[in-house]
Amino acid sequence: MQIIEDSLDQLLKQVAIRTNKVANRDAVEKSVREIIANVAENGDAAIKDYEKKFDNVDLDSLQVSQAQIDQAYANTDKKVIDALNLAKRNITSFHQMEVEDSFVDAKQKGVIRGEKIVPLAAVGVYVPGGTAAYPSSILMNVIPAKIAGVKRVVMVTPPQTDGLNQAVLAAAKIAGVDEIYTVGGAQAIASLAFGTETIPRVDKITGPGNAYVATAKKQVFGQVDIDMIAGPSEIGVIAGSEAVPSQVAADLLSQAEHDKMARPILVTDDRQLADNVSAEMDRQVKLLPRQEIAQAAMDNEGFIAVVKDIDDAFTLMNAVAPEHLEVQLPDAISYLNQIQNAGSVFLGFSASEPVGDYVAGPNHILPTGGTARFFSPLGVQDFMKRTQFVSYTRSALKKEADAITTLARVEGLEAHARAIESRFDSK
Ligand code: HSO
Ligand code: ZN
Repeated sequence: MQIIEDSLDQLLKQVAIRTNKVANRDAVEKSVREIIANVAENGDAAIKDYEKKFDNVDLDSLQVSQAQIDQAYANTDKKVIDALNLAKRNITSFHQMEVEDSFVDAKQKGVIRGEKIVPLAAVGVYVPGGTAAYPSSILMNVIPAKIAGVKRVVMVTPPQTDGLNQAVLAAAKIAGVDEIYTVGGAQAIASLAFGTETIPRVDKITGPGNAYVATAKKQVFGQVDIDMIAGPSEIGVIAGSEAVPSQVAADLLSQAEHDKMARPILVTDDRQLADNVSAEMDRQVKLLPRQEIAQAAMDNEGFIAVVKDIDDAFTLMNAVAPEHLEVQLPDAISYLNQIQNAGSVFLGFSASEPVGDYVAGPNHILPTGGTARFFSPLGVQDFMKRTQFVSYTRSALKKEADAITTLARVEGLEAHARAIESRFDSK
């Protein structure tokens, strides 16, 4: 990977240039808009046409039957089932701690105020097809929704000419998915946003997908809620001279293998470590089944920055705002307060990123592309909404009536003022 050694100012400029690239999506946006309009109007018939055209599959029924799901579960290696169940336990125990409570306040005489937290009624989870159909991502999407209390979790996934991925169906069963439909791409997002004869309209759509899926999610936002728009995976590692080059390289490659545009980034204060990690990556990448993807990520997006000290490393990494951040330094936990922008943080030499992808319990659906500046990991809160409420006695209202009518009249809203005054009209 490219090694850059420069002043902090210059490095920050480089990071800004790299993260502010705007993808040109005009062509995708236009065809997605057409697909959405067609599905909204023609429902199942439009979906079947698109699935024939894009995925080369003739669909009789869009829904995957319970028998197919049970069969897939039975077909799945017991070791895989056990690992999924271990992951489920840890994801569940972690996400249960995210649950927020409603509150009621009755401190003022005659006034009750409160906030009620309610789960969304129905949620759609998109699961990509092909090699990016990750059973682990199903657990990460569905378990928080179920903990939130979502009654209807609907999964959509593109049909495959050689049949659906069995481990994906098994994971759906373990996670508690309620219904599965074989539809992919923008047409899947449209069907969840508007509903069809077969597929129910949902309140929120989550889950990663290709450019068509991401664009469709953006276009239906407002009609339904969506989670964040997932971009290619990123890993930032901050490491000093104590880190083991082969381990740092292995961790960087773990995310590089996701996507040709994935971003493996090392920031270190030790030039020797930079050189050693780079050499290790060149050696290890050749041994990977997904060598081509990982190598492309290293060439396209990856870099190693050498800074003067660890404080500068954190300043630079906060500007990158990586999806995953590994702190491979002694006493790693002591740096937590220096981290402003990162989706999920892995502290210490043994907290290798894949522990979080699979079993630790924190979510692996995380903000990418610098959006960790303002987005958070997917969580239970994403599947809940708040409704606020008040109740007033007549005498409590009387105390505040003057303030209300004054503000109403200043805004030129006479009916507002009279609504309040009607409570005190002498009849
Ligand atoms: N690292 C990916 C999630 C994943 N890794 C799924 C393996 N399977 C997203 O950040
Ligand atoms: Zn991963």
